[in-house]
Amino acid sequence: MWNRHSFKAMSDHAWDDLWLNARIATMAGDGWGAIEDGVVAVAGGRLAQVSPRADLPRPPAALARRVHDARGCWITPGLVDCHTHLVYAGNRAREFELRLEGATYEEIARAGGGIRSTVAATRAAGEAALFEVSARRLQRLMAEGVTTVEIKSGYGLDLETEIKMLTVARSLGERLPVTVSTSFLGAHAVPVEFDGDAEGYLDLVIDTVLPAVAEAGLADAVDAFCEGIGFSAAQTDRLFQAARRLGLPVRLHAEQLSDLGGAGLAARHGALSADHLEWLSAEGIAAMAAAGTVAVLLPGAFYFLRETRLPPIADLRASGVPIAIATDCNPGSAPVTSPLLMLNMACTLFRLTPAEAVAGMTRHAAAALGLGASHGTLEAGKVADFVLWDVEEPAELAYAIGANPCATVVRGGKVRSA
Ligand code: DI6
Ligand code: FE
Repeated sequence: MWNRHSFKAMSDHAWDDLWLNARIATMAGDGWGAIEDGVVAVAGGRLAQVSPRADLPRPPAALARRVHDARGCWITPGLVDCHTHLVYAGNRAREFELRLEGATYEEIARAGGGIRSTVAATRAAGEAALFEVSARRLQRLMAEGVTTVEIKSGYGLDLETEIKMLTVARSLGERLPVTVSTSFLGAHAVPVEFDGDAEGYLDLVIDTVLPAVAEAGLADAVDAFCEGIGFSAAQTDRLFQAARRLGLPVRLHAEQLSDLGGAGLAARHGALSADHLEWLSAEGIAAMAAAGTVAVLLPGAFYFLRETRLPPIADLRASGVPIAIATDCNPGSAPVTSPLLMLNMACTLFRLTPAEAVAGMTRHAAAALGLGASHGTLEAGKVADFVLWDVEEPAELAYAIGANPCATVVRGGKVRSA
């Protein structure tokens, strides 16, 4: 029927943008979900069509206001870095030297260094200065194709500084062209003023800091460090009950240095993710599989702490637990701002395939943030976040070390300038 509606669609163009001459790794389903001679159409900031060019109903110029040549680049979903601590002040290069002389990460933490030294620097930093140093790190992630990033608090450990960190994280998402998801990590370490009184500090977190953070809308999720040098499983359980009463989803640093059963506990709370997992048990895997909790693996921390115990990759795979990969960008265990290097390490250290590694920083990373319905794959209806890579085959993203083949980033349908 020739009605007003169809006339408008034909004359005004149905789409805002149409990218031609692309090879597309949609990352939908298993493997690359590859489309040769593909097209990506965008309307209203969303993907309108992702398909072979042969499926276009009319000539490109009749379909979209702007037609772009992808020059044969591979297009993937925008990278999602689903675990970072990138808002902090100072650095821990001196601790790196101490570790090279033989001190362990745990010894340094127990001697009052480690997280506590970053807490001191972050408490002392003004909000504007904290924004500047954090923005510089975030821009390095963005230069390698990151369009969504998770940022944790946890270097404040008091009301004022936790709020300051999360405020900076939120403003990074407002002032830079990147989507920011925040996690409240008040239970990262026991601050010096509560030395020897983890329960007393946890009371402050649960009764005062968490409710204030939730009230201000500053947290998208609640995280904790469940570890001998962090918080016990019982303490984590208490925090998670409070989080869930406030309607906030949870995630957990679990089984990084020892097995406290954290991943199983997190899964029983319906956690979005359990992260690190070098010491994950068979029971933990089963609980995660049953709950649909994503396993976030952090090869940069594994490498930088020179760990030798691998996360149970084969068993996670066999149990169908989705595996995500992230930078863990933080000053102590992973001073990493290269997501592409993490793809490489996921393959070399953890023996993921390149397609699994890229799925780990797109599809499964989006799921780990609760954004699986809108982000992480190239499918019609999802947010138009994607990257053009100047590579011959998508496995090059995980293969090369120190190359950055990121040619163009499109975020919310718009080309992001460098
Ligand atoms: N595990 C980690 O790898 C980071 N936090 C955590 O709970 C490291 C934090 C730091 O050392 O500053
Ligand atoms: Fe971490």
